[in-house]
Order: sequence, then C-alpha cells, then structure tokens
Amino acid sequence: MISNVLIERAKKVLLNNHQKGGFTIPTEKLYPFQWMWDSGFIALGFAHFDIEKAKSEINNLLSAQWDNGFIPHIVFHTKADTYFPGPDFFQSELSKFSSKKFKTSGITQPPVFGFVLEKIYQIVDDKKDFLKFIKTQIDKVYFNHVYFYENRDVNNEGLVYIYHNWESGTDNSPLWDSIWKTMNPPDYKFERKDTNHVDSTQRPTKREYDHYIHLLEIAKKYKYEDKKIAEFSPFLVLDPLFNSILLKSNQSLINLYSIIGGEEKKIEFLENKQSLGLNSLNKKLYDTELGAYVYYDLRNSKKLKGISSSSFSPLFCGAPDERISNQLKKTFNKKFNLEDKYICASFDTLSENFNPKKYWRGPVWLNLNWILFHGFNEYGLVDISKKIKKDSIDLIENEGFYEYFDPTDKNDKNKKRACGSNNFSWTAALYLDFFNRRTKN
Ligand code: 2M8
Repeated sequence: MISNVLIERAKKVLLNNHQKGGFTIPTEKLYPFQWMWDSGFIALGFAHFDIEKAKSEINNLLSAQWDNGFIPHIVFHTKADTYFPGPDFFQSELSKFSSKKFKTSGITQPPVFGFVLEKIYQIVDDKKDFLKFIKTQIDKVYFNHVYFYENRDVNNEGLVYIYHNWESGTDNSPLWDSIWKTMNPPDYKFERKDTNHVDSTQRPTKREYDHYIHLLEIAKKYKYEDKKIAEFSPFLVLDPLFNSILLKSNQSLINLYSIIGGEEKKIEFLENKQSLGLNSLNKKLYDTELGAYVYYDLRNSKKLKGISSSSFSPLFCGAPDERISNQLKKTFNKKFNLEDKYICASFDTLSENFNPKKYWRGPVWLNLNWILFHGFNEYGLVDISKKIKKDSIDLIENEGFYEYFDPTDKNDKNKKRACGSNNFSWTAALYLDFFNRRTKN
C-alpha cells in the first residue's frame, strides 16, 4: 500500500482513539482508559501532525501524579465496563498519597516522559512554544524520578525495582514463570474482560491472572506503601528495560534543564543517579555467560536467566561499553536477527518457551522495536537498526495497525501475523515517527 495512504490511516487511528477529555486510549474496548507508557508514545505520534493533542496527552497523564511523585499506569478519566481490573478493584484511595482528582491504578509503568519530551522538542518547528510547555511539565517528571530513587532503590545502587509484572509493560514474559513458582495464590473469582475482545489463546491464562491479582491484593493490604511492598511483595525485580528507560529519561531531563537554565541542583541530582545507575546496570544486570542483559530477582537474590527483547534495551540509554555492545550484537544476530523471522521477537526465538502469538512471550511489539531501533542506531550498528525499521514498517503495511505480530515464517507471504487488538494507538503513533526519521547512514 502507498505510504501516504498509510500515514493518513495512522492519523485516523489516533484521532479515533482520542477522547473528548484530551487523552487517548490504547484501543477500543480492550483498553478503554489512559495508559502511562502508551500515552508517551501516542504523544510522540501526535507531535507529527497535531502538537496541541500531544501536549494535552502528556498534561492529562501527568496531572494524575500522586502527592509522593508516583505516576499510576492507568488513569480512569471516564467510566467503562469493558476492562478488568478497573477503579473499584484498584482502590487507589487506599493510599494517602493518591490523586484526589482522578481514580487511578496503584502500579506504575516505564517512565517514558523524560525522553518523550526531548524527542518531541527535537521534531517540532516551534521550539519556543514547546519549551514553554516543557517548563509546565518537567518538574512533575523530575519529581517522579526522585520518587523512584527515594522509594524503590533499596540498595542505593541507582537501579529501581518493579513490584508487579504489569509495571514492566511486558506483562506475561516467560521470565516471570520462575517467580510464579514461588507463589501459590488462591483461585480467585473474577470476570476477565480482555478475552471477550481478542483471541484468548493470544492472552495470559487464568492462572497467570491469579498471580497478577494476588500481587495487587498484597499491595492493597499495605495501602500501596512502598516500604511494606519492598518488604513483603513476592515480586521484586530489577528490570533492564524499565531502568534503561529511566536512565534515558534522566539524560533527557538533564539536557532539557540545561536548555532552560538555572536548575543546577536538579541536574546535579540526576547526574549522580546517572553515573551510579549506568555502572550498576552493567555490573548487576549484564550477564557475561548469556552475552545479554537480564532481570534480577531481588526477592530471591538471583538473576532471571533468559533473553528477551528487553535484554538489548540498555543500548537505548548508552550503558554498554564497546566490549558489551559487540557481544550484544552477536547475541542479537544469533537469536533475533534471523532469515525467517521479523525483528524483534519479544522472547528468545530459540527457547522452548518462545510462543510467536502469545502476547509478550514471542510476538513483535512496535514500542520495543522503536526503542531498539534508537539503541542500535546510536551505537552505529545501522545494519541492524535499518532492518528493525524496515521490518516494523513492512509488518504494519502488510497487516495493519495491530497490537502485536507473529514474527515467524517471514517468507510466507500468506501467513496471518496480526495479533491482539486492531487500531492500536502506539503502533499507529510509532509508524508516524518511524516514517519521519532517517537512520544515520
Ligand atoms: C498491556 O497491559 C495491560 C495491563 O497494564 C493488560 O494486559 O491489561 C501491556 O501490553 C502494556 O504494556 C500496555 O501498556 C497495556 C495497554 O496497551 O496493555
């Protein structure tokens, strides 16, 4: 299909998912509220054709920030009964810090807003106007980073934990399986809504959901208090993707504060965390044996040995030195950059746990592709970054703006690879951004 037509369609997907209140849902029915990291990518997409919508997207999400700096992963601006768990389950009001303005969830997601503000600043024509907007938002993002370092960096090593698989954004990664084995949650009674909207074989199982719900019950029992969660949650993980995004956003905040001027104290705080965090990422999460970054299970004091698309995300924040980046390239080529597969499967394609159609256990996701594209590109590994961009665009042009895609049998032109929900906002948004960018060479 001609790209101009696709560009118009991508804009239409975003505009159709945009709501009256000035925020955008990821997709109809399956995700009927505003989601945190989705919003960041959506704002970037809007910035290519409607900067006011990009601004209101960011402003709406950040205005649900809690009094302690925490930013929730879902903001329930409006009512909808097509999603579980909703506001009545999360009960954000249990926390003394929660937003008084909106009902929200009580877990977070990867902190994308620092780098999103900077990327948008780089692409807009009217930089003066956008800088004015940045000045109204940047302290909220900074406050959020301070929240992370003060509450979730239990070893003072510049790495912050997540306490729920939904905080990772890579919800049912096979890497959580070993943590589920340490838990034995009740067989909860609840009504799943997601499987009414998409093929249930492409979603997590009921037993997996029992674990997800159980972790939330524990957090609610302790009124979402970070100290208690750190003490009692069976899920306490250092995630290379989450931390790379935080570090990338730190750097963006430093860059933007330098442009604004007069913010030396904040810059100093961020720079300290930056050098600590980059160092720890390499020391604690890089696994020499696997030649890739891995997750670290703080509760059980061990690495979660396995390779996923997140394993290469530290390229995005500039953590790897030359030795590590060379090794990452080799590992990537061996397991993900293959003749018969689209890049980038979300899990090790050579593993027995790889499942090409099941959510975060194998399919290609556009937001991870976008992060990896920038990571490899920044390291000058343009043969890979160009391929990521091409595969991303090809998948969308052949299949549509789906949530995720089956990467297998690349040469089979008749294979149906579209998975999950159609008309998915971040797929459309990142198509627009991919289309407008060039690789280095
Ligand atoms: C998916 O996660 C939600 C929970 O947050 C769900 O399955 O109900 C994930 O893909 C997540 O990364 C994404 O932000 C969210 C909305 O698109 O959907």
